[in-house]
Amino acid sequence: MAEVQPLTEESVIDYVKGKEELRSVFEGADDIRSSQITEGNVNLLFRVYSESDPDKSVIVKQALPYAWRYPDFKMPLDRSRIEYEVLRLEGKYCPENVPKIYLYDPELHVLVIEDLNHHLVMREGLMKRKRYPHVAEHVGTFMARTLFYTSDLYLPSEEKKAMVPKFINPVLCKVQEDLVFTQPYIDHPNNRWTPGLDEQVRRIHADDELRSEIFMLKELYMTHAQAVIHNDLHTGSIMLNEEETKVVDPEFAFYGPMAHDVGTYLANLALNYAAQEYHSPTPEERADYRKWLAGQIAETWQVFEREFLRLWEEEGNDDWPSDAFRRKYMLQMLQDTAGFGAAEMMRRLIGLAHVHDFWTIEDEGIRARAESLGLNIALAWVRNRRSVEKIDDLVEMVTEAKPEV
Ligand code: SR1
Ligand code: MG
Repeated sequence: MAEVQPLTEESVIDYVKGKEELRSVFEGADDIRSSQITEGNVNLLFRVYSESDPDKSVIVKQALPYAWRYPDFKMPLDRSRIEYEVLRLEGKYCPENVPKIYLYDPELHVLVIEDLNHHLVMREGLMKRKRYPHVAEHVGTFMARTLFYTSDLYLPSEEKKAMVPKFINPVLCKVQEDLVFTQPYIDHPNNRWTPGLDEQVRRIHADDELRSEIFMLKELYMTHAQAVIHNDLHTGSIMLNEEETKVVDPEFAFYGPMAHDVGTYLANLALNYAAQEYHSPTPEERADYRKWLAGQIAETWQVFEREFLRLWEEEGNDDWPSDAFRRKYMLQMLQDTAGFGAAEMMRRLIGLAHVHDFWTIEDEGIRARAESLGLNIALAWVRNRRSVEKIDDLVEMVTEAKPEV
Protein backbone atom coordinates (compact mmCIF):
# COMPACT_ATOMS: atom_id res chain seq x y z
CA MET A 1 0.00 0.00 0.00
CA ALA A 2 1.39 3.47 -0.93
CA GLU A 3 2.84 5.63 1.89
CA VAL A 4 0.66 8.53 2.89
CA GLN A 5 1.65 11.41 5.14
CA PRO A 6 -1.13 11.90 7.72
CA LEU A 7 -2.22 15.52 8.15
CA THR A 8 -1.94 17.06 11.62
CA GLU A 9 -3.75 19.97 13.30
CA GLU A 10 -0.80 22.14 12.21
CA SER A 11 -0.16 20.86 8.67
CA VAL A 12 -3.84 20.89 7.71
CA ILE A 13 -3.88 24.70 8.04
CA ASP A 14 -1.07 25.09 5.49
CA TYR A 15 -2.78 22.49 3.32
CA VAL A 16 -5.99 24.52 3.25
CA LYS A 17 -4.15 27.82 2.70
CA GLY A 18 -2.38 26.33 -0.30
CA LYS A 19 -5.50 25.25 -2.15
CA GLU A 20 -6.88 27.56 -4.81
CA GLU A 21 -10.30 25.84 -4.57
CA LEU A 22 -10.64 27.03 -0.94
CA ARG A 23 -9.64 30.69 -1.47
CA SER A 24 -13.21 31.92 -1.73
CA VAL A 25 -14.27 30.10 1.46
CA PHE A 26 -11.56 31.79 3.55
CA GLU A 27 -11.62 35.17 1.73
CA GLY A 28 -10.13 37.82 4.04
CA ALA A 29 -9.47 35.40 6.93
CA ASP A 30 -5.99 35.67 8.45
CA ASP A 31 -6.81 33.67 11.58
CA ILE A 32 -7.32 30.13 10.27
CA ARG A 33 -7.36 27.46 12.98
CA SER A 34 -8.04 23.73 13.05
CA SER A 35 -9.28 21.09 15.43
CA GLN A 36 -9.37 17.33 15.02
CA ILE A 37 -12.78 15.63 15.18
CA THR A 38 -12.56 12.25 16.90
CA GLU A 39 -16.14 10.95 16.53
CA GLY A 40 -15.74 8.75 13.44
CA ASN A 41 -14.28 5.26 13.14
CA VAL A 42 -12.62 5.30 9.78
CA ASN A 43 -10.89 8.54 8.66
CA LEU A 44 -8.76 11.36 9.95
CA LEU A 45 -11.04 14.39 10.27
CA PHE A 46 -10.36 18.07 10.88
CA ARG A 47 -12.48 21.15 11.09
CA VAL A 48 -10.59 24.14 9.66
CA TYR A 49 -12.12 27.54 10.40
CA SER A 50 -11.55 31.25 10.83
CA GLU A 51 -11.42 32.09 14.51
CA SER A 52 -13.16 35.45 14.11
CA ASP A 53 -15.75 34.18 11.61
CA PRO A 54 -16.50 30.48 12.35
CA ASP A 55 -18.88 30.29 9.39
CA LYS A 56 -15.79 30.40 7.19
CA SER A 57 -14.98 26.76 7.68
CA VAL A 58 -14.54 23.38 5.98
CA ILE A 59 -14.14 19.74 6.94
CA VAL A 60 -10.95 18.02 5.78
CA LYS A 61 -11.20 14.27 5.62
CA GLN A 62 -8.15 12.12 4.93
CA ALA A 63 -8.15 8.39 4.25
CA LEU A 64 -5.24 6.55 5.87
CA PRO A 65 -4.31 2.97 4.94
CA TYR A 66 -6.20 1.73 8.00
CA ALA A 67 -9.33 2.59 10.00
CA TRP A 68 -8.47 5.52 12.28
CA ARG A 69 -10.13 4.10 15.41
CA TYR A 70 -9.22 0.46 14.66
CA PRO A 71 -5.68 0.52 13.17
CA ASP A 72 -5.67 -3.28 12.81
CA PHE A 73 -8.26 -2.86 10.03
CA LYS A 74 -6.26 -2.19 6.88
CA MET A 75 -8.29 -0.18 4.36
CA PRO A 76 -7.58 0.96 0.81
CA LEU A 77 -6.86 4.63 0.18
CA ASP A 78 -9.10 4.41 -2.88
CA ARG A 79 -12.11 4.71 -0.55
CA SER A 80 -11.78 8.51 -0.73
CA ARG A 81 -12.30 8.31 -4.51
CA ILE A 82 -15.38 6.13 -3.99
CA GLU A 83 -16.71 8.58 -1.42
CA TYR A 84 -16.14 11.47 -3.82
CA GLU A 85 -17.88 9.72 -6.70
CA VAL A 86 -20.81 8.58 -4.57
CA LEU A 87 -21.29 12.05 -3.08
CA ARG A 88 -21.44 13.42 -6.63
CA LEU A 89 -23.87 10.72 -7.71
CA GLU A 90 -26.13 11.28 -4.69
CA GLY A 91 -25.82 15.03 -5.25
CA LYS A 92 -27.22 14.57 -8.76
CA TYR A 93 -30.45 13.08 -7.39
CA CYS A 94 -30.69 14.69 -3.93
CA PRO A 95 -28.56 17.86 -3.95
CA GLU A 96 -30.22 19.15 -0.80
CA ASN A 97 -29.29 16.03 1.20
CA VAL A 98 -25.52 15.84 0.72
CA PRO A 99 -22.70 18.18 1.76
CA LYS A 100 -21.04 20.45 -0.81
CA ILE A 101 -17.68 19.13 -2.06
CA TYR A 102 -14.91 21.74 -2.36
CA LEU A 103 -12.06 19.51 -3.34
CA TYR A 104 -10.91 15.95 -3.94
CA ASP A 105 -7.16 15.38 -3.78
CA PRO A 106 -6.22 11.92 -5.11
CA GLU A 107 -2.54 12.41 -4.12
CA LEU A 108 -3.17 12.78 -0.40
CA HIS A 109 -6.55 10.95 -0.45
CA VAL A 110 -8.24 14.02 0.95
CA LEU A 111 -11.77 15.28 0.54
CA VAL A 112 -12.67 18.81 1.61
CA ILE A 113 -16.37 19.24 2.16
CA GLU A 114 -18.88 21.68 3.60
CA ASP A 115 -18.69 22.07 7.38
CA LEU A 116 -22.14 21.20 8.64
CA ASN A 117 -21.67 23.24 11.79
CA HIS A 118 -25.33 24.22 11.90
CA HIS A 119 -26.25 20.53 11.94
CA LEU A 120 -25.95 17.88 14.64
CA VAL A 121 -25.07 14.19 14.22
CA MET A 122 -28.51 12.54 14.29
CA ARG A 123 -27.45 9.89 16.83
CA GLU A 124 -26.47 12.61 19.32
CA GLY A 125 -29.75 14.44 18.69
CA LEU A 126 -31.76 11.29 19.35
CA MET A 127 -29.84 10.67 22.56
CA LYS A 128 -31.04 14.13 23.66
CA ARG A 129 -34.60 13.19 22.64
CA LYS A 130 -34.75 15.82 19.92
CA ARG A 131 -37.51 15.54 17.31
CA TYR A 132 -36.88 16.43 13.70
CA PRO A 133 -40.12 17.22 11.86
CA HIS A 134 -38.78 16.56 8.34
CA VAL A 135 -36.26 13.77 8.79
CA ALA A 136 -38.57 10.90 7.72
CA GLU A 137 -39.49 12.79 4.55
CA HIS A 138 -35.84 13.62 3.83
CA VAL A 139 -34.28 10.21 4.54
CA GLY A 140 -37.15 8.26 2.93
CA THR A 141 -36.87 10.39 -0.20
CA PHE A 142 -33.05 10.21 -0.23
CA MET A 143 -33.12 6.42 -0.09
CA ALA A 144 -35.85 6.10 -2.71
CA ARG A 145 -34.05 8.37 -5.20
CA THR A 146 -30.47 7.17 -4.77
CA LEU A 147 -31.54 3.52 -4.86
CA PHE A 148 -34.08 3.78 -7.69
CA TYR A 149 -31.91 5.86 -10.05
CA THR A 150 -28.98 3.44 -9.80
CA SER A 151 -31.07 0.29 -10.24
CA ASP A 152 -32.19 -1.89 -13.17
CA LEU A 153 -35.66 -0.42 -12.78
CA TYR A 154 -34.42 2.89 -14.17
CA LEU A 155 -31.08 2.42 -15.93
CA PRO A 156 -30.91 0.59 -19.25
CA SER A 157 -29.47 -2.89 -18.63
CA GLU A 158 -26.09 -2.25 -20.34
CA GLU A 159 -25.62 1.09 -18.58
CA LYS A 160 -26.29 -0.40 -15.19
CA LYS A 161 -23.84 -3.25 -15.81
CA ALA A 162 -21.18 -0.72 -16.75
CA MET A 163 -21.79 1.13 -13.46
CA VAL A 164 -21.22 -1.90 -11.22
CA PRO A 165 -17.39 -2.10 -11.54
CA LYS A 166 -17.01 1.62 -10.78
CA PHE A 167 -18.25 0.97 -7.27
CA ILE A 168 -16.47 -2.29 -6.50
CA ASN A 169 -15.33 -1.82 -2.90
CA PRO A 170 -13.95 -5.24 -1.89
CA VAL A 171 -12.03 -4.41 1.29
CA LEU A 172 -14.72 -2.28 2.92
CA CYS A 173 -17.36 -4.83 1.92
CA LYS A 174 -15.30 -7.57 3.55
CA VAL A 175 -15.11 -5.46 6.73
CA GLN A 176 -18.93 -5.39 6.80
CA GLU A 177 -19.27 -9.08 5.86
CA ASP A 178 -17.08 -9.95 8.86
CA LEU A 179 -18.32 -7.38 11.38
CA VAL A 180 -22.04 -7.43 10.53
CA PHE A 181 -22.74 -10.93 9.29
CA THR A 182 -20.12 -13.31 10.69
CA GLN A 183 -18.27 -12.40 13.87
CA PRO A 184 -21.30 -11.59 16.09
CA TYR A 185 -22.58 -15.15 15.54
CA ILE A 186 -19.39 -17.03 16.42
CA ASP A 187 -16.87 -16.98 19.22
CA HIS A 188 -14.54 -14.23 17.95
CA PRO A 189 -11.98 -12.04 19.76
CA ASN A 190 -13.42 -8.83 18.22
CA ASN A 191 -16.78 -9.35 19.93
CA ARG A 192 -17.65 -7.63 23.18
CA TRP A 193 -20.80 -7.19 25.18
CA THR A 194 -21.98 -6.00 28.57
CA PRO A 195 -21.53 -8.84 31.14
CA GLY A 196 -25.25 -8.91 32.03
CA LEU A 197 -25.93 -10.22 28.51
CA ASP A 198 -23.81 -13.37 28.89
CA GLU A 199 -26.74 -15.80 28.91
CA GLN A 200 -28.54 -14.13 25.99
CA VAL A 201 -25.33 -14.11 23.94
CA ARG A 202 -24.65 -17.77 24.81
CA ARG A 203 -28.05 -18.67 23.36
CA ILE A 204 -27.42 -16.58 20.24
CA HIS A 205 -24.08 -18.29 19.62
CA ALA A 206 -25.67 -21.72 20.14
CA ASP A 207 -28.50 -21.00 17.69
CA ASP A 208 -27.49 -22.41 14.31
CA GLU A 209 -30.94 -21.71 12.85
CA LEU A 210 -30.42 -18.00 13.61
CA ARG A 211 -26.90 -18.15 12.18
CA SER A 212 -28.26 -19.71 9.00
CA GLU A 213 -30.80 -16.85 8.62
CA ILE A 214 -28.03 -14.29 9.03
CA PHE A 215 -25.91 -16.17 6.48
CA MET A 216 -28.85 -16.05 4.02
CA LEU A 217 -28.69 -12.26 4.42
CA LYS A 218 -24.91 -12.25 4.15
CA GLU A 219 -25.09 -14.15 0.87
CA LEU A 220 -27.69 -11.68 -0.41
CA TYR A 221 -25.46 -8.79 0.66
CA MET A 222 -22.50 -10.29 -1.21
CA THR A 223 -24.31 -11.16 -4.43
CA HIS A 224 -27.30 -8.89 -5.01
CA ALA A 225 -25.93 -5.98 -7.07
CA GLN A 226 -29.24 -4.14 -7.02
CA ALA A 227 -28.31 -0.44 -6.59
CA VAL A 228 -25.52 1.82 -5.34
CA ILE A 229 -26.10 1.56 -1.62
CA HIS A 230 -24.53 3.79 1.03
CA ASN A 231 -23.71 0.66 3.02
CA ASP A 232 -23.32 2.42 6.39
CA LEU A 233 -26.54 4.41 6.60
CA HIS A 234 -26.83 4.66 10.38
CA THR A 235 -27.78 7.72 12.42
CA GLY A 236 -24.09 8.62 12.82
CA SER A 237 -23.93 9.11 9.03
CA ILE A 238 -26.69 11.74 9.12
CA MET A 239 -26.29 15.38 10.12
CA LEU A 240 -29.38 17.48 10.54
CA ASN A 241 -31.34 20.29 12.12
CA GLU A 242 -35.05 21.06 12.12
CA GLU A 243 -35.01 22.12 8.46
CA GLU A 244 -32.21 20.21 6.73
CA THR A 245 -30.90 16.64 6.59
CA LYS A 246 -27.51 15.70 5.11
CA VAL A 247 -26.30 12.16 4.52
CA VAL A 248 -22.50 11.89 4.87
CA ASP A 249 -19.68 9.31 4.77
CA PRO A 250 -20.56 7.06 1.80
CA GLU A 251 -17.07 5.49 1.62
CA PHE A 252 -18.49 1.96 2.09
CA ALA A 253 -20.77 2.35 -0.96
CA PHE A 254 -21.03 -0.43 -3.56
CA TYR A 255 -23.61 -2.17 -5.73
CA GLY A 256 -25.60 -4.08 -3.09
CA PRO A 257 -29.13 -4.83 -1.88
CA MET A 258 -31.32 -1.76 -1.36
CA ALA A 259 -32.86 -3.17 1.82
CA HIS A 260 -29.47 -2.98 3.51
CA ASP A 261 -29.65 0.84 3.55
CA VAL A 262 -33.31 0.93 4.59
CA GLY A 263 -32.80 -1.73 7.26
CA THR A 264 -29.67 -0.08 8.68
CA TYR A 265 -31.44 3.25 9.11
CA LEU A 266 -34.60 1.79 10.66
CA ALA A 267 -32.45 -0.42 12.92
CA ASN A 268 -30.67 2.60 14.32
CA LEU A 269 -34.01 4.19 15.18
CA ALA A 270 -34.95 0.96 16.96
CA LEU A 271 -31.59 0.91 18.78
CA ASN A 272 -32.24 4.40 20.06
CA TYR A 273 -35.71 3.26 21.13
CA ALA A 274 -34.03 0.58 23.27
CA ALA A 275 -31.40 3.00 24.61
CA GLN A 276 -34.17 5.33 25.88
CA GLU A 277 -34.20 2.89 28.80
CA TYR A 278 -31.42 5.23 29.98
CA HIS A 279 -31.69 8.48 28.01
CA SER A 280 -35.26 9.31 29.07
CA PRO A 281 -35.43 10.69 32.62
CA THR A 282 -39.02 9.60 33.41
CA PRO A 283 -41.34 6.77 32.26
CA GLU A 284 -43.71 9.35 30.73
CA GLU A 285 -40.97 11.01 28.69
CA ARG A 286 -39.66 7.57 27.67
CA ALA A 287 -43.07 6.45 26.44
CA ASP A 288 -43.58 9.73 24.63
CA TYR A 289 -40.24 9.74 22.85
CA ARG A 290 -40.50 6.04 22.01
CA LYS A 291 -43.84 6.73 20.38
CA TRP A 292 -42.13 9.33 18.19
CA LEU A 293 -39.32 6.90 17.28
CA ALA A 294 -41.77 4.09 16.46
CA GLY A 295 -43.71 6.57 14.31
CA GLN A 296 -40.45 7.45 12.52
CA ILE A 297 -39.87 3.81 11.59
CA ALA A 298 -43.32 3.65 10.00
CA GLU A 299 -43.21 7.08 8.37
CA THR A 300 -39.72 6.66 6.88
CA TRP A 301 -40.74 3.38 5.23
CA GLN A 302 -44.00 4.90 3.98
CA VAL A 303 -42.21 7.90 2.44
CA PHE A 304 -39.60 5.60 0.92
CA GLU A 305 -42.18 3.24 -0.57
CA ARG A 306 -44.39 6.04 -1.91
CA GLU A 307 -41.52 7.92 -3.55
CA PHE A 308 -39.92 4.72 -4.90
CA LEU A 309 -43.20 3.60 -6.49
CA ARG A 310 -43.83 7.09 -7.88
CA LEU A 311 -40.41 7.12 -9.54
CA TRP A 312 -40.95 3.60 -10.89
CA GLU A 313 -44.33 4.59 -12.32
CA GLU A 314 -43.15 7.86 -13.84
CA GLU A 315 -39.54 7.14 -14.81
CA GLY A 316 -39.07 3.37 -14.78
CA ASN A 317 -37.77 1.73 -17.95
CA ASP A 318 -39.95 -0.60 -19.99
CA ASP A 319 -38.34 -3.84 -18.82
CA TRP A 320 -40.73 -4.78 -15.98
CA PRO A 321 -44.35 -4.53 -17.16
CA SER A 322 -46.09 -6.32 -14.31
CA ASP A 323 -48.13 -4.96 -11.39
CA ALA A 324 -47.76 -8.23 -9.51
CA PHE A 325 -43.98 -8.01 -9.85
CA ARG A 326 -44.06 -4.51 -8.32
CA ARG A 327 -46.01 -5.76 -5.34
CA LYS A 328 -43.68 -8.74 -4.85
CA TYR A 329 -40.61 -6.52 -5.22
CA MET A 330 -41.73 -4.10 -2.50
CA LEU A 331 -42.79 -6.90 -0.15
CA GLN A 332 -39.44 -8.64 -0.60
CA MET A 333 -37.73 -5.32 0.13
CA LEU A 334 -39.69 -4.91 3.37
CA GLN A 335 -38.89 -8.46 4.52
CA ASP A 336 -35.20 -8.00 3.66
CA THR A 337 -35.27 -4.64 5.47
CA ALA A 338 -36.30 -6.54 8.61
CA GLY A 339 -33.44 -9.01 8.13
CA PHE A 340 -30.71 -6.46 7.41
CA GLY A 341 -32.03 -4.22 10.18
CA ALA A 342 -31.77 -7.10 12.64
CA ALA A 343 -28.18 -7.83 11.58
CA GLU A 344 -27.27 -4.16 12.11
CA MET A 345 -28.80 -4.11 15.61
CA MET A 346 -27.13 -7.35 16.68
CA ARG A 347 -23.67 -6.33 15.55
CA ARG A 348 -23.93 -2.97 17.35
CA LEU A 349 -24.75 -4.81 20.59
CA ILE A 350 -22.53 -7.90 20.58
CA GLY A 351 -19.95 -7.31 17.82
CA LEU A 352 -16.98 -4.95 17.52
CA ALA A 353 -18.35 -1.52 16.59
CA HIS A 354 -20.82 -0.41 19.26
CA VAL A 355 -22.73 2.90 19.18
CA HIS A 356 -22.86 5.99 21.40
CA ASP A 357 -26.52 5.38 22.28
CA PHE A 358 -25.32 2.53 24.54
CA TRP A 359 -21.66 3.09 25.24
CA THR A 360 -22.49 6.38 27.00
CA ILE A 361 -24.55 4.44 29.59
CA GLU A 362 -22.16 4.09 32.50
CA ASP A 363 -24.39 2.00 34.76
CA GLU A 364 -23.81 -1.58 33.56
CA GLY A 365 -27.17 -2.82 34.83
CA ILE A 366 -29.14 -0.17 32.90
CA ARG A 367 -26.94 -0.68 29.83
CA ALA A 368 -27.55 -4.44 29.93
CA ARG A 369 -31.33 -3.90 30.16
CA ALA A 370 -31.34 -1.46 27.22
CA GLU A 371 -29.10 -3.74 25.13
CA SER A 372 -31.13 -6.82 26.00
CA LEU A 373 -34.21 -5.04 24.69
CA GLY A 374 -32.30 -4.15 21.49
CA LEU A 375 -31.29 -7.80 21.04
CA ASN A 376 -34.86 -8.99 21.45
CA ILE A 377 -36.15 -6.47 18.89
CA ALA A 378 -33.47 -7.72 16.48
CA LEU A 379 -34.30 -11.37 17.11
CA ALA A 380 -37.99 -10.71 16.48
CA TRP A 381 -37.21 -8.91 13.19
CA VAL A 382 -34.97 -11.65 11.84
CA ARG A 383 -37.01 -14.63 13.04
CA ASN A 384 -40.35 -13.29 11.80
CA ARG A 385 -39.24 -11.50 8.69
CA ARG A 386 -40.76 -13.93 6.20
CA SER A 387 -44.24 -13.33 7.58
CA VAL A 388 -43.97 -9.51 7.59
CA GLU A 389 -46.64 -7.98 5.34
CA LYS A 390 -46.57 -4.30 6.25
CA ILE A 391 -44.36 -1.84 8.11
CA ASP A 392 -46.70 -1.89 11.12
CA ASP A 393 -45.64 -5.51 11.68
CA LEU A 394 -42.06 -4.33 12.24
CA VAL A 395 -43.18 -1.47 14.47
CA GLU A 396 -45.26 -3.86 16.57
CA MET A 397 -42.22 -6.10 17.11
CA VAL A 398 -40.37 -3.04 18.45
CA THR A 399 -43.11 -1.91 20.80
CA GLU A 400 -43.85 -5.42 22.08
CA ALA A 401 -40.27 -6.53 22.76
CA LYS A 402 -39.12 -6.85 26.38
CA PRO A 403 -35.66 -6.86 27.96
CA GLU A 404 -34.56 -10.06 29.71
CA VAL A 405 -32.46 -8.48 32.44
C1 SR1 B 1 -13.46 -1.11 11.32
S1 SR1 B 1 -14.71 -0.02 10.88
C2 SR1 B 1 -16.02 -0.29 11.99
C3 SR1 B 1 -17.32 0.22 11.52
O1 SR1 B 1 -17.25 1.61 11.30
C4 SR1 B 1 -17.95 1.97 10.09
O2 SR1 B 1 -18.78 3.05 10.33
C5 SR1 B 1 -18.66 0.71 9.64
O3 SR1 B 1 -19.97 0.63 10.16
C6 SR1 B 1 -17.79 -0.36 10.20
O4 SR1 B 1 -18.47 -1.59 10.40
MG1 MG C 1 -18.87 6.09 8.58
